[in-house]
Parts: sequence; C-alpha cells; structure tokens
Amino acid sequence: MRMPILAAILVIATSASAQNTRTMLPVSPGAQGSPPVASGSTGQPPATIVAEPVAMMIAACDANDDGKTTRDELTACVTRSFEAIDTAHKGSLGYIDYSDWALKWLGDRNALPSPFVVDADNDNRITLAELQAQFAILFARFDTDKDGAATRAELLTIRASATGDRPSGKKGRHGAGSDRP
Ligand SMILES: [Ca+2]
Ligand SMILES: [Ca+2]
Repeated sequence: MRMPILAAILVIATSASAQNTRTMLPVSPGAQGSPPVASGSTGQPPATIVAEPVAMMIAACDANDDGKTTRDELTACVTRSFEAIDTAHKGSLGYIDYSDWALKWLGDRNALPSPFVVDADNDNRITLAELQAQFAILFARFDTDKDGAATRAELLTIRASATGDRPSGKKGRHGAGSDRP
C-alpha cells in the first residue's frame, strides 16, 4: 500500500520547507490520538488552501502515481483500508472500530465522514458496502468535472476567508468541524 510512503514524503517536504522558509506555527497538544492544534494567532497567516482529511485519503489512493485517483483506485483502496481494521473478518465495524479506521486513514478519530452518516441503516455497524457508498458520494462531490478521476486540484478546498484555527462555516451535525459530510 502506498499511503505510508506518500505520507512520509509529505512530512519530509513539509518539515524541510517549514524550517527553511518560515516560522512554524505554535502548537499545543491535541487530545490523545489527535494531531496537535495549531494556533493561528501568530506566525504565518492561516492557510486558505486546505485539504479535508477525506481528500487526503482519496489522494493517497492514487495507486499508479499519475496524480489522479480514479473510482476503481478509490474502491480498491477503501476495501484495503477497511480490511486493515476488520482484522477479525467480521465484515462490519462497530463505531469504536470505525474511529480506529478514521484515526489510521483520516488522521483523527473525529474526522468526517462521521459513523452516523456512514451507517446508512442505523444498525450501529458499518459494513464495507456502507463505507464504499459514502466514498462514492464523496468522490462524486470532489470530481467536479465528472471525468471519473479526482485530481489534486479537485481535492483541495479553497476557503473564502482565512479564519485561523477555527473552521469556516457552520459545524457539522456531530461537531467534527466541517460543514460537509
Ligand atoms: Ca491514478
Ligand atoms: Ca450499518
């Protein structure tokens, strides 16, 4: 799986550029298992070009390294991500397991999509089919030109205004900090 390699490259590139050209934002420790929280009050201006956690995952599913993630690449990748957590081969994840999935692949237990949205039949279990269905909806949203592939440009989010460490817009229905599923 390419995700760890891609993540390592991104980390190296980020830390190198940060050390060379700009002052790091001050950070404070987040909750256990969550990334540090950047304070936007000093240092560089807050980013207006950002990537949602789920967009980061979709980008990392680009199996053939052409810079675009197709539906097939995404479907295979979502299956692998599910099976990496469903180690007991139950075929479904409870909400605690789902939070493990979110931490591993989205970077935070509370990153969207929330389990309440993914669990379409509300049986408190998340099946691979439910996860695939949610990613199909997300893919359709990101693939704005509807060519069946999500480019990095399509996966980025441009904020209308920089708001520091507070997400813009209204909060998600479960308070996870985004206005989109
Ligand atoms: Ca690709
Ligand atoms: Ca379910």
